[in-house]
This record gives sequence, structure tokens and C-alpha cells, in this order.
Amino acid sequence: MPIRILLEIADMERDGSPEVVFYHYGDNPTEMMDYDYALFASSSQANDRYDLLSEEVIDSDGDGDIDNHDKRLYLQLADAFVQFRGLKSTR
Ligand SMILES: [Ca+2]
Ligand SMILES: [Ca+2]
Repeated sequence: MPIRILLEIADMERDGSPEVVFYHYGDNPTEMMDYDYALFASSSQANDRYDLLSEEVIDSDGDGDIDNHDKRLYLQLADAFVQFRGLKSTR
């Protein structure tokens, strides 16, 4: 089963500091709005270091429990993804 997450940088809280949104998809998504669930990470200091999550996380590393490491994976992904500011549409 493929693992699919769509990442988006958007100011969900409209405070001038971007959030990183994670959209999780199941097996056969047919459109972008067809995600299973979504959560977002925000930076409490508005400094591109992500430390807050909008929802409880799942067992993202699949080790059988939900702990800080599962949260940290999301926050690390947010820290990395927010640096992709050079991405531009090529079409
Ligand atoms: Ca924000
Ligand atoms: Ca875990």
C-alpha cells in the first residue's frame, strides 16, 4: 500500500507565519480534496522552526505506540519542507 502525503505551505491561522499542512491520502484518491485526514504544523515563534501540531498524530513510524517521536517526524518534515521556497510552477 502506498503512503501518500501532500504537503502545502499556507497561512492557516492568518497570522503572517506559514503553516505546513499534511494531507494524508488512502489507496485510491481521485482528487486533491479526497484526503483521509489532514493536520498542520505551526511555528510558535514564527521562525520556521515547527513545534506545534493542530491535531493528535497517528502512529506515524508504525512502532505500535503514539509518542513524541511520531510528532517529531511531522515537525521535522515541516522544518525541511518550508525551506522549499524555490519551487515554482513550471507550466
Ligand atoms: Ca500562521
Ligand atoms: Ca510510533
